[in-house]
Amino acid sequence: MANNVRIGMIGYKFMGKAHSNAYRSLPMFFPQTAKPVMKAICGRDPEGVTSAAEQFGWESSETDWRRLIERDDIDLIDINAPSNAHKEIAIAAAKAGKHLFCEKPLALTLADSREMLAAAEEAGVKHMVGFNYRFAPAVQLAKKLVAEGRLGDIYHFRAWFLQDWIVDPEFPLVWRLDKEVAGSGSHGDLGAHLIDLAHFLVGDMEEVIGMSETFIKERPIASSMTGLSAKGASDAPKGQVTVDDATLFLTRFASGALGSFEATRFAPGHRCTNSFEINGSKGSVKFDFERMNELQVYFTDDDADVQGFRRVLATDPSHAYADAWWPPGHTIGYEHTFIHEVVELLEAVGSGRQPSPNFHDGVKCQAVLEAVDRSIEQRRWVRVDEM
Ligand code: SOE
Repeated sequence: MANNVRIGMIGYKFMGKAHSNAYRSLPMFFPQTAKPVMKAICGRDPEGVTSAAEQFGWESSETDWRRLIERDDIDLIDINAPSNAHKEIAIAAAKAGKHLFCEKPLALTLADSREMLAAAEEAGVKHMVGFNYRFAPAVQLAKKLVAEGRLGDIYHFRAWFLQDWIVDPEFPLVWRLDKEVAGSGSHGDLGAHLIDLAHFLVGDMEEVIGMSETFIKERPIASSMTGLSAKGASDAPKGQVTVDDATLFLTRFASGALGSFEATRFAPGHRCTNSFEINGSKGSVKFDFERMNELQVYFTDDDADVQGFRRVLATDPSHAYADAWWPPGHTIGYEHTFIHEVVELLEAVGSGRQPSPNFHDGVKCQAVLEAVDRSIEQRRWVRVDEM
């Protein structure tokens, strides 16, 4: 597979940097995969986007996404602008015949995500959604153990994504705390990853019931679209936080397994604790992203005198993606989840198949997010197929 895929990318902050790094690294470590050509990066601030283009290695820059998607030297549009921009861009890009790679959560609402999927399908383009944690080799190993039946029948999936970057009440009202721009708070930002991992590892959910809270209801208004390390000014006027700070929910999977989920930005000491545990009739696995190279495994048929969880380092050539990197034991990091993600994207687009996870997975995730919201509003169990 030697063909090139010419990329135009919208957004150049946190995710823009992660995606740019992935495109740059791919040809060096995965030379068999179709090659991403970093044609143009797009952002509204001319100075910011020009300097990002230079720093990240893009051939050119644009300040209007409409101009970007009109360009006939671009095959694929990568959307990592804030969530409220996803729908319009994705639909217009699909109509222009461009393949799509969109950050999570796919859209602000389930209805919007369905429109995006319909537009992509109608245009016959390839589409991918950015659930990058699937691509940690240890997560892929968990998937393999489940798929091969090595954990037996699955009874429990319990997952928690804990962060602490807004615990300070002076932390400003950045876009991620504005429902109009972000759709939701911890739920769509962190919970979405957990929901996708649950779909990937255990399957579809049948019904959910949730609870959520916004602990700090007003915050100093931010002067610009600042990120996770923003600093607030205590004398700045305050505005309303319109998203959840924490959302928890329970689920029953179609398979009969039970699940529990916790997403919060109010867990001091937890910077990026994205964890899950799966318990089955033949064993269990535990994953913690802060130790992302490891999977803790337990098998019931181990000899009694050595039973217990053991740590498997997912850096062996037998583990997904590992043989492209370093000798066993030489670990990898956060950025590698994005590199593996774009390997999937480029392999799929290069060979004409649909990547995974794609907009179908984005819609499925959105349906669970909204089912949980409805269950919170109506204080009842909600079936996902009601959505
Ligand atoms: C911020 O909460 C954030 O960067 C999320 O937006 C990402 O999706 C997650 O991977 C890490 O935390």
